[in-house]
Amino acid sequence: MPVVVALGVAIAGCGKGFEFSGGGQGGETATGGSGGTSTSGSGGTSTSGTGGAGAQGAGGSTSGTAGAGGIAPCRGLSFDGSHDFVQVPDHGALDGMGQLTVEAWIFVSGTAAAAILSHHQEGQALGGYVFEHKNNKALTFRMFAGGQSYGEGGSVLSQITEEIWVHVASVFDGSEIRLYVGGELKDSGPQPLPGGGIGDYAGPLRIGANVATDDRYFDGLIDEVRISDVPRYTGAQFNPPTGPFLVDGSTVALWHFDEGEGQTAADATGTHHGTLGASQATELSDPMWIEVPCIGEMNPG
Ligand SMILES: [Ca+2]
Ligand SMILES: [Ca+2]
Repeated sequence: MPVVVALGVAIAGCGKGFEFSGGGQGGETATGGSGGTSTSGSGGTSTSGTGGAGAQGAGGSTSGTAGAGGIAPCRGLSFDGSHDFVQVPDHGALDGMGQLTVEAWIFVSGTAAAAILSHHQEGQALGGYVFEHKNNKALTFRMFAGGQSYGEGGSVLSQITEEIWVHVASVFDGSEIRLYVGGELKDSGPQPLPGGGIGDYAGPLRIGANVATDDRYFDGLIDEVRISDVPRYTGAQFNPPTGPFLVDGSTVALWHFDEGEGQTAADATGTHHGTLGASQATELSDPMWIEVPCIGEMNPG
């Protein structure tokens, strides 16, 4: 069973992100960046190096507690870049909408192109949408309808330039796609959809991998993923959220990734619960529960 792994932490950027390397499934050893070494057994002990100001605020005192059975207040999922994903069953509410916001907090460790969230079909391009970053970490968002692909991104303006936790959002307001990194508009363009809505895709949704091509595995950390059927953000700049999202009338799905153990990533709306990896079994495709900075502590700057 995946367990929470306490990470050695090291300050990155302005000190509100932390580096991470290593990982693997529960029971393996994760090596923190320059901050120290964390080990985790199956429900066993956990140790932490002196990472300085830690994920949960000054002092980093919470590092090293979770593996011994304690529950850290803020958790997320680590994806290994080669196998891992969270899978959510298809549901009529996950596409077909005429407006959409997909957003998450991410920490990109790998350089290869990878999907943050995918619920789409390539090729015939009948339906769905995919939120990815390219090899240069440029964000892209594509929607599919009527056999066509509609997308924005890929320019250097969209680049995620620092390896820190960052809020990323793709917004479709019915006539325009906007891409935001850290609350700043990085790219936008008119993209009217035929028929006014995103086409239906009958397959599952995956977080951390491209479901259409079964590749582009995300290498890094993901937390607080939300899909909304409204354009949450407008204009050139907004302040990234400073706390966990709450479910409202426009929330299609919201995964806090706060479970810290087990095979289920619950949807706060109660409908679109995800499974770690391909099944409820412990397997290679399971991402790993980890302690992460709490929302608000992640916000760079
Ligand atoms: Ca979380
Ligand atoms: Ca599994």
